[in-house]
Amino acid sequence: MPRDIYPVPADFAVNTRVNREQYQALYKQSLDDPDGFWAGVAERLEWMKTPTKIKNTSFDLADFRIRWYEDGELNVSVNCLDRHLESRGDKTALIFEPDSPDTPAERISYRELHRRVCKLANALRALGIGKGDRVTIYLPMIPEAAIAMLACARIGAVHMVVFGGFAANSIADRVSDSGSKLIITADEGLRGGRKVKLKVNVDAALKLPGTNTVETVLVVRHTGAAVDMQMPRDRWYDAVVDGQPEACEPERMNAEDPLFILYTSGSTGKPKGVLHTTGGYLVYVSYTHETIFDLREDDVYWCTADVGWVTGHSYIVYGPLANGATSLIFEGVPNYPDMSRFWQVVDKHEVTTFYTAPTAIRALMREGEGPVKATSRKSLRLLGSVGEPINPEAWRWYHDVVGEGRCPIVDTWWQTENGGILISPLPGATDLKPGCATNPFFGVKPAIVDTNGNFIEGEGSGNLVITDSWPSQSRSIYGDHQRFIDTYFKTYPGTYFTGDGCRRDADGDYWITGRVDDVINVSGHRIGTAEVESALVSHDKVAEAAVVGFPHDLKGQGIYVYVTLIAGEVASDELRVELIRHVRAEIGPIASIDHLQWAPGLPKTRSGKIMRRILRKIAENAPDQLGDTSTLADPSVVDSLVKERYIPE
Ligand code: 6R9
Repeated sequence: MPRDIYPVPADFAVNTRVNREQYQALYKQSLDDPDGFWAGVAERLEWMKTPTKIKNTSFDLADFRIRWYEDGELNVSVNCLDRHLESRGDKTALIFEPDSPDTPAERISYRELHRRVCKLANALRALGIGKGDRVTIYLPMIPEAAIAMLACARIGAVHMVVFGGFAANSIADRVSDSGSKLIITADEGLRGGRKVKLKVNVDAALKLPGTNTVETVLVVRHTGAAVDMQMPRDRWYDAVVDGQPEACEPERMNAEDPLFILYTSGSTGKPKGVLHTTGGYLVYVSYTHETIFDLREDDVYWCTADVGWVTGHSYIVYGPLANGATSLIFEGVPNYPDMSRFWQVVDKHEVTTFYTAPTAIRALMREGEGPVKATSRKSLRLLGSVGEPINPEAWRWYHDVVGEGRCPIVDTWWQTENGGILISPLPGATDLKPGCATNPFFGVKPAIVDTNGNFIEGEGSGNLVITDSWPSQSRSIYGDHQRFIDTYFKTYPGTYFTGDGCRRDADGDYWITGRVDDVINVSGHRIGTAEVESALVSHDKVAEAAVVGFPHDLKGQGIYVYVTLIAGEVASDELRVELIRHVRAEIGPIASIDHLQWAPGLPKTRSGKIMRRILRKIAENAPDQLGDTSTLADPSVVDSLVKERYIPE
C-alpha cells in the first residue's frame, strides 16, 4: 500500500509556533514535569491570585481527585475581554455573519464586546443572579450567545447552553436537571431562511414539570416576530440591558469553581450534565487554540460549530477570545442561499483559519467542485476538522479542492468531557495522513486497551483511554458525581475511558475509529440510543423499541429503529410517519430517524437483554455477519427481521 503522507508545508515548517523538534521536546517535558510545564503555560492568563498548586489529580478510585491550579483565582471574562482592552481595544473580537447574505454583517471590537458583556452582567445581577446560579442559554448563533456566556462568567453564574435544535422536552429536562433560575432566549432563530420558534419552545418547556425554578426569561428581539410575553416572567433583553452601567466588577473565581454545564448523550439513561471549571479549562483551551491553529495576530478565525456544542464553547468563544483573536460567528448553513455560501463568507471576511465538521465537507463534496471554484479562498491558510472521523476521500477533497493543496488540515479529536482538543496534528510539526488524528497534545497520555483492559503497545487496535489528567478535563456530572466516576473511570480502572475505538499505526499515530458504545454520532452530534428508545416508547402505540446506528454516506451514521407495537395496533405507513415525527417533537430535529422497521419481536438473550450487536448487523445490511445467535431466547425472531430489513438501492 503506498504511504499516503502530506508533509508539513515548507512555509509552516519554518514560520510556526511549534515545529517538529519543539513538539517532541515539549511533549516530553509535559509528561516528565507536569507541574513545571503547566505552571509555565498558566502564565498566559491574568490571575487575580497566581496558583502555586498546579496538578493534584488521581484516577485511582480509592483516591480519586481532579484538581488543577486549585489555589488560583481568576475571572474568565476578564481574561477574554478586559485584558485585551489596552493593546487590542479596537481590534475586532467577533464578526457576525447573519443567515442571509443580504443582511449586513456586524463587527464587534473588544471594547464594544466588553461594554455589552458588562451591561448584561449588571442586568443579570439586578435580576438576582449571582455566583453559582445556573442560567440557561437557548439562542441562535448571534453575538448575544457569546455575550450571554461571558456575562455569566463575569458574575460567576454557571451557564448551560441548549442547542437551538432541541425541542421543548429536551429543554425542560436540562432546565430541571440544572435547576436554572433564568433563561436567555430570542423571539426566533433563522437557519437557511427558515424560522426557528425559540420563544415558543421555551414557553412549552416551562409548562412541563420540574421547570419552576425559572424566575425570568430574557428575550432577545432578533427577527422581530410577535411573541407571547408572559409578565412578569418574560422580559425583553434590550429593556433590561439599556441603562445598565458600562462597567461591571468581575467576580473572583477559584480555579475549580464551575464555569459551565453542557449536556451530552451517553450510552445509557438521560443526557449527562458535563461540568467544566474555570482555571484549567481556560488555560487549556486558549493554549490549544493558539498552538493547534498556529494563531497569528491578524488571523480571521472561523469555527462553523454551534455554541450549543462544546466546540462552540471552547473554539468559538473561550479559546479565541482568551487569545485576543478575531472569531467569526455564522448564523446560517452551508447550503443557503446556495452551495458556495461557506466560501463566499471566507472571501467576504478574508478568513485565514476554517474549522468545520466532516458531515459538512461530505455534503459539499457531493455537489462537486463548481460551487467551491466559484470563489477565491486565497485568504485561507489552515483548515480543521472535528466531530467525527473524517473519511480519507472527504479529507483529500477538503485538502485539494477547498485548500488547493496549500493548507494543512488539523483533524482534532476530543469530546465534550475533554473540554479541549486532545489528539491532533500541529500544522508546523506533524506530517498528515488523511483520516488520522495523529498525535497527542502536550500533557495528554493516550493508550489503547483490549476488552480485558490489557494495554496494547505498538501497532494495534482497541479502546482508547487516557491514563492521566489534563487541565480542561470535566470534573463531574452535574448533580451525580458517582455517575461521573462509574461512566468514565470504572471500565478500565486507573484510566479515563473515552468510549471511542482507536488504532495505533506503525508510526505511533492514532486513528479514531468511532464510538464503541451505544452512542450514535449523527452529523457530528451525539445521540444516545436510549434517548431515542425512550422517546419511541413514550408513544401510546409502541410496546418496545431498539435503536442502532448504521453507516450513512452524508451523516456519518444514521438512526435505524426497530419498533414493536402494542398488541392490537396495526403497522402502517401513516403510523411510521407519525412515530418519526413524534421522536423529532420529543427530542428535536437532530433526532431524525432514517429507517423505521416494524419488529414483531426483538432478539433477546434469555435474561432479556436486547442483542444490539445483531440489530446493528441487520441495519448495516450484513445479515451474513450476525455472529453467534445461540444465546438468543428465540432465534426465529432474527429471520423475520432479516427478511424485512431495509436494503439500500
Ligand atoms: C468535540 C466533539 C465526541 C465524539 C468522540 C468521537 C467523535 C470528535 C473526532 C471524532 C474522530 C475526530 N469525534 N472529533 N472522531 N475524529 N477528529 O465533537 O465532542 O460532541 O462530545 O463528540 O465525537 O467519537 O467520542 P462531542
